Amino acid sequence: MSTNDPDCLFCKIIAGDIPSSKVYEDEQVYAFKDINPKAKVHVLVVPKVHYANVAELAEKDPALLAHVVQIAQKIADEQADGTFRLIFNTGRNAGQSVFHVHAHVLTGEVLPE
Ligand code: IU
Repeated sequence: MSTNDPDCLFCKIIAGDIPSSKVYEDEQVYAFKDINPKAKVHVLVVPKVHYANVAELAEKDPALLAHVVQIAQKIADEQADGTFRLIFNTGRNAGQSVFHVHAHVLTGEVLPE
């Protein structure tokens, strides 16, 4: 774990070195619109401290994981009807492509099953 990995895309986005469409920010998390949205509202909620995936986050800082869920709810309340799907792809074979933990918040429409 490190607070900033120079080779990590999401660390660079959090630092402002790569542009993003910010939705929310506090001391612990940064949230921005996914560049390839899979729903009408598709936001990524990213802890500022670099953990590789949600399992590592749950083990090292469960309170921060709970905060990520609370911010997902806040975004769904503000941008939709308060309902949301939360996805943490964990591992390459599960579809994870960026190895800095992030919650996909999908909402804004009736989602397919
Ligand atoms: P994944 O669960 O690791 O596959 O999710 C990574 C997401 O990051 C994916 O949905 C991309 O569209 C998204 N993304 C982004 O929003 N901005 C970027 O510059 C890059 C990826 I690279």
